[in-house]
Amino acid sequence: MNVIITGGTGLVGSALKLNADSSINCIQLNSKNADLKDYNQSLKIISEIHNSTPISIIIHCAARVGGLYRNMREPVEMMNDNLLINTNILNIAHSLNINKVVCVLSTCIFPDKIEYPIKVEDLHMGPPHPSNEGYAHAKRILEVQCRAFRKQYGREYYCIIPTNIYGPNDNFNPRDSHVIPGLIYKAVSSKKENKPLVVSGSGKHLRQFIFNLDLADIIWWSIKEYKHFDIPLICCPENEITISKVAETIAQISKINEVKYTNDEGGQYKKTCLDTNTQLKNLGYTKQFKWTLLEKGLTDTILWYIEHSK
Ligand code: GFB
Repeated sequence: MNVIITGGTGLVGSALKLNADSSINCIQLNSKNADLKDYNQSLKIISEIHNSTPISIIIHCAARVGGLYRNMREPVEMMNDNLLINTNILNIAHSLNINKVVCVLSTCIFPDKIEYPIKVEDLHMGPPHPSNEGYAHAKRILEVQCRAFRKQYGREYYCIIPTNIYGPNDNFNPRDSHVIPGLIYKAVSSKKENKPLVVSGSGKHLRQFIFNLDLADIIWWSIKEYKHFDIPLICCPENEITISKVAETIAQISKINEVKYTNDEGGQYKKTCLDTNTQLKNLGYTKQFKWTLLEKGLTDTILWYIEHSK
């Protein structure tokens, strides 16, 4: 089975490649191959691949992404770039008669003022948190675009909705990154300078984190077994933790004794979602996923960063 992975060498794409079984030929596209905001460039590269190795599925991971502070800085690009990229990929897949596309959204797109745990049917029931509205609306529209292709052309274009993802091959640049790679970047430099680990915000905010390899397993399983295309699958473990718990664990693994908090903007207080295994049980699936423990996932990610930032 030939599968194109857009954003193929990034946080999720690289994990999909690592966890693909031997029957799958992964073709990893990244921004070096083509600017997916450009329709003609994207059509050229994807049809060239399709003509030589017929593609049955596209896993669409490519996006302009970033943590809280990048989203607050760049709402325009977060919306425009993602709208362009998503529209191009779906139109190209359809034009090349590629019948299955899996799209990766994010739980930050759910309404901010809502009853917890968040359930998938809440997706369009109110505005997202102001800190990421550009990105959130572009990704909500992607859910609607997939639905339109299913309705009008019977395409199996569907979405999965992960919580905060972390792992090797992430973007560790603290200006744009998410919290875990940002704190790992800061921890490694603080350790060298024998300084405390500085955490943005109060540390009280709550998040659910999924390790990228665990997410990859859900995506490959969904391609083979998941039939409820109208119900985007939320990908998240049960437990929700504070940012300070994450920071303290990174400090402990990095042998840093002191953690300090800036108490500045912390974004959405929480975005608690119904976990994947409960969702699957409610939909009648017997499949249950195991989760990588946070300490193990963080240790592997720190070791990967130290190895690759030399
Ligand atoms: O991961 P993060 O940037 O994104 O921040 P969101 C999570 C929490 O960690 C916030 C705190 O409360 C931050 O204040 N934090 C503490 C830090 N230290 C740091 C740090 O050094 N760097 C960063 N980045 N945060 C994003 C959405 O929201 O979630 C994206 O904006 C996407 O669009 C992503 O959906 C999954 O969880 O707040």
